[in-house]
Amino acid sequence: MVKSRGIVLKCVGGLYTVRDSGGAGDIKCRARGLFRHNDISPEPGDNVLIECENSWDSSSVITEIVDRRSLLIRPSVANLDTMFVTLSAARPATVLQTADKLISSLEHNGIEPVIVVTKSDLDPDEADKLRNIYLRAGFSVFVTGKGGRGTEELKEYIRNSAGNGISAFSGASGVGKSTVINALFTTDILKTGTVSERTGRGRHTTRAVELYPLDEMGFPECRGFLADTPGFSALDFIEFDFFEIGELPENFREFRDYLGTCRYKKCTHLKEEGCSILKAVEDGIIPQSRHESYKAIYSEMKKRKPWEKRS
Ligand SMILES: Nc1nc2c(ncn2[C@@H]2O[C@H](COP(=O)(O)OP(=O)(O)OP(=O)(O)O)[C@@H](O)[C@H]2O)c(=O)[nH]1
Ligand SMILES: [Mg+2]
Ligand SMILES: [Zn+2]
Repeated sequence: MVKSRGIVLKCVGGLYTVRDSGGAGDIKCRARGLFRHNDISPEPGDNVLIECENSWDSSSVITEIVDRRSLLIRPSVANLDTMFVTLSAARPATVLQTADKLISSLEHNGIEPVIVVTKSDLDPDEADKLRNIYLRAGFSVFVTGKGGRGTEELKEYIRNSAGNGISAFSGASGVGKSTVINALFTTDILKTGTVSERTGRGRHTTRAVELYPLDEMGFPECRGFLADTPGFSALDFIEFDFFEIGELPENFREFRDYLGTCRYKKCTHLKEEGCSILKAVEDGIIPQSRHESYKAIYSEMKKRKPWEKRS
């Protein structure tokens, strides 16, 4: 019996590709049946134990998932450290509320959201607007566009701040995730496509999550991984380990300094007198759109029925 440990790079039709941490390369595996019964299955980004009768071959199986820190569902990626939240300055139009919902979920799960604004060549003003909102809110923001704009800055960020962890690009279909990743890597590995007139989705829509080892993609000094993910439409929004409504304010990072300073202890920061967050919005410190998103997510969470809430 041979045993080892590795990280899941991708899963297609129940066949997993696991990068062996002992240096045995990429191993194709199935997952042991017990995962199906336990309602949990290995996902890209998971650290797993693998076993095989002889040498690594088609009978290799994943026997255990080790220490999963977090799991993003649809697209499924485990143990993310950084999420590049990709927003288009042109088509498909960015829905800020959707972006902020994703961002607040990332904050809650300890995943660093980094904002990437694409298609600045098509609408420089919109790109500027998006950049300013998220810079003011306290995020790292990169603006990309035709001709390789922003690529060097993004590479620098990956080397310095995301080189040894797991990162992924996420955003609506057709925003340009695969295009940005291709520009970052030395090899053009990802298919990209025009945005379909009819559906507004990308035509070469990325179908599955795949982790790429950075050291093979032009970042020799990095030991981490970067993933492309299938884009979401405004409707099939990301499922995530959601939080309680009381935790919502702290998942807006630019609110944090003000929490506990409102007139009322139980301030919801929606419309109360003496609310320091509302004051900061009025003073132009907190971006108006972020507070709009906060209000929308708040009322959505408020309406959620008890049985829809996670324990
Ligand atoms: N003008 C311009 N077009 C861009 C830019 N980035 C991407 N595009 C185009 O937008 C279309 C969609 O890009 P993709 O990279 O396939 O988008 P995606 O986010 O990977 O889409 P999905 O895989 O469907 O989620 C392609 O036609 C790209 O050439 C940009 O910065 N400027
Ligand atoms: Mg894609
Ligand atoms: Zn308040």
